[in-house]
Amino acid sequence: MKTFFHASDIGNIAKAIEEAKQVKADPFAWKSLGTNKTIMIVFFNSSLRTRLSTQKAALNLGMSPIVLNIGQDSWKLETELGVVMDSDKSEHLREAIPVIGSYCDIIGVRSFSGLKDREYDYNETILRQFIEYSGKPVISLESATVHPCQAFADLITIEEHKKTARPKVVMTWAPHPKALPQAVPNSFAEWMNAADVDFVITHPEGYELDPRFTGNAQIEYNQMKALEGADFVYAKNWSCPGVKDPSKYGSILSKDMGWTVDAAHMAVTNNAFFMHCLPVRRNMIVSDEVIDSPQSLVIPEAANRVVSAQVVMKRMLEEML
Ligand code: AN0
Ligand code: CP
Repeated sequence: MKTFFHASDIGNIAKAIEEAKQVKADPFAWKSLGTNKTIMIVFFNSSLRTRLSTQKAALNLGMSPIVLNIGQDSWKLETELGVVMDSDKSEHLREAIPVIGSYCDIIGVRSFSGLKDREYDYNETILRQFIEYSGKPVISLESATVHPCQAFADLITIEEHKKTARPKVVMTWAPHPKALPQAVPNSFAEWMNAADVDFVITHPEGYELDPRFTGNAQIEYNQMKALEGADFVYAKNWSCPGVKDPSKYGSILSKDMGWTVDAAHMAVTNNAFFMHCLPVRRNMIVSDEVIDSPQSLVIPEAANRVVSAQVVMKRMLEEML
């Protein structure tokens, strides 16, 4: 695996889930794989879970993690090609990436979408430069369009808690005060399409995600109808993906608090589990009552971020043997 970006990069999903179970049962069993290996974990944006779980996964594999916060620990980096560098950005990605690559064996990158230029974001302009110029395997730790470590952890969590062979999983949009990326819902849709689940997406009109991630997933605009009989409710806010109207890309089309997942929403489900990738805005995305209920999986879901990251790095290290 040279890049971890799409669900297809992990290959057979059932095999990946089986490997995740093995890693979770015996996290230190592959400790010699990472001896004398280094992962550089590069952050252009804030993080709690990704920052900690990626380092923990590396340590479990015997690998040394180095964390770099761009603009705080490093020079501010220019990411646009062909510009006159007369702003406050002292160094270009074009030099910084091969330098970073020369110090490590694997690179993890967090670089959120800017939500201004759809083409720039949806071409994964920054992540692609890391892939092209580093010469090292690259893991997306939420880049412009995807968050595969999160979606893999979500799938592991669903596998651990499902009560039927083919559970109904509903991803619902929920309100948020700030414009957020589409990376989490894009990857969740992609991974649910690859998994053996009955997958439904619900959101207000205008929030249609890019079909290259949602594929043939069912879309139901009536949230209550979508939630009926759900076994898992996956809440997330995202800004306008601009599929139907590119001029609205990254904007907030609704703050309708009727979409906040509360007890009335959960009442129509099949006693569903509640999921969210975190960080979550309480009483915007989900009511206190639901997130604090025994059906909430947000903490085990976050804990599984170590497992998903470890499976990915383990595969990359095995290919270096
Ligand atoms: C980010 C997002 O929605 O993409 C990160 C989620 C893992 N969330 C926020 O910025 C609040
Ligand atoms: N879920 C997730 O990626 O969290 P962080 O943004 O805190 O890393």
